[in-house]
Amino acid sequence: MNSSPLKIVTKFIRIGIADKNDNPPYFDKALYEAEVDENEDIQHTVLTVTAKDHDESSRIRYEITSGNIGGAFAVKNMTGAIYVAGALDYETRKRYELRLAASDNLKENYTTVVIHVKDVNDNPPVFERPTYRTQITEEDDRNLPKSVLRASVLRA
Ligand SMILES: [Ca+2]
Ligand SMILES: [Ca+2]
Ligand SMILES: [Ca+2]
Repeated sequence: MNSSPLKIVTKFIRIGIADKNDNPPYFDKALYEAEVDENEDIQHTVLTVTAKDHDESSRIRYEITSGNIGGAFAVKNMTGAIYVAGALDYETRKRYELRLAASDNLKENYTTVVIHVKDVNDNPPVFERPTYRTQITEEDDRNLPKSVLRASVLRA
């Protein structure tokens, strides 16, 4: 008989603590930064940003709410892993500033994720000197100061 009321009390307290979801999720930092090569494959994970929550029972879901121009990135809702979801091009856009939301179904919090796109040598040279031009330039190297001087004198 003595142990019965104690058990009931213990149970009640445990349930009470576990069921409460009264704290919002939060990020450790207001800004996260990462780099990604412009030619990186689709699905490649750039970085994983996780939020914390004081409530053990809170299941956090992640979402990119703004700054995701052209759908270049996506986030795995359950893990916070941000991955490449579209074509990147350093020559078009070098920097993305994503707003990442973490929600525990009741409350939300936000952080900023800046992703720098790194240049990769993915473009052919726009102008390639024909061989004969290169040869002339090399030969002219020794005479070049003289030629320039002559031209200036003539003009003056
Ligand atoms: Ca919570
Ligand atoms: Ca490019
Ligand atoms: Ca490039």
